[in-house]
Amino acid sequence: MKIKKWLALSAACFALSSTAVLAQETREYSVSTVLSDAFPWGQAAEKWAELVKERSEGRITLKIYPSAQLVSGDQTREFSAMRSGLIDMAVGSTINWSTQVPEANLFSLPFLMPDNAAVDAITQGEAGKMVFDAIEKRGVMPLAWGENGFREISNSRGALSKPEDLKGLKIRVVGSPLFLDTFNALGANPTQMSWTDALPALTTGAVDGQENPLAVFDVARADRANQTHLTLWHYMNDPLIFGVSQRVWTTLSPEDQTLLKEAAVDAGKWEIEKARAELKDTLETIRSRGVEITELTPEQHKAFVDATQSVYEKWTPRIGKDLVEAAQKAIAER
Ligand code: X2X
Repeated sequence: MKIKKWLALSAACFALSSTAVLAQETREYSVSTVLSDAFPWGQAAEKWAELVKERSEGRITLKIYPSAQLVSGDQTREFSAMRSGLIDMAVGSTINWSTQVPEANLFSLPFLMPDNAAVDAITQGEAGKMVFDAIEKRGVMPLAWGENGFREISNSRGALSKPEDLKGLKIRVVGSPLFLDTFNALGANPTQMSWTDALPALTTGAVDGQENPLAVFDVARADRANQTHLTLWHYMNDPLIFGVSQRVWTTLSPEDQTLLKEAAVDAGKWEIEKARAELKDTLETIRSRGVEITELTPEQHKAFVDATQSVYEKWTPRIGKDLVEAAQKAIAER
């Protein structure tokens, strides 16, 4: 009798503990993005989640929360929310993280990166490693790069082909201080607001213009928000970074860390390739909606470069002279 009871009890215990093990093994993490999967950015996060699910055989779920909803739309708080453990992971833009990571401002220096090869020379080389080290030091483990893309400027008033054309234009910029300096140097009237507020402000005419990659302009239908003129000035490119809060990272087994990292690298490569391949068609779609596209001659381009030199003087010490020089060297040698 006694033995029977013991057997029944231990069987129950075993059942209980194996459920506990299973429950422990299946985990879900929150992933923040600013843009949804209608955009390449959100697609990068979806791809990451898909690869992680597949490779962990359903053990690890990455649940994506788009539109910066985990920080109530305040995208420049995403990094600190991740650092404090409010958000587990993110696929975030260097612009939005630069308020907490000064080194991430590197990519916002106007006209630093003339083409994709320049972007890759930074992210895949020593300068990229320095940016990743800075992020890691501040409480987030960076795993891989993605891409939001080259940011082009649009407005409702007229074609922009020289700095004087920006004089007095009210331009919406992200809430990161470097952008105020760039647009003030150009004589514009920059105003900081989140992406959530940007489209309504453009629609009502509270602001005249904005700057974002072509994919964002296209999917968000900026043309319907009075953005009738678009200048392809390629003044900066904001890479995306796949990151994990250190609070989560340190709880993962080395195997799961590797799994997450490899999936992020693969998702990032996939997204960068896709985003770049779609650009030409995206531009044609925008043009077909009646948006006037302006391309700059080398002389016109140079006038913008010259007008924004003061931004380098002010921001190089903040970003780190070594980092800026490493990036410039990588670009020159690309
Ligand atoms: O707010 C923007 O402009 C956006 C969506 O591109 C970023 O989050 C940097």
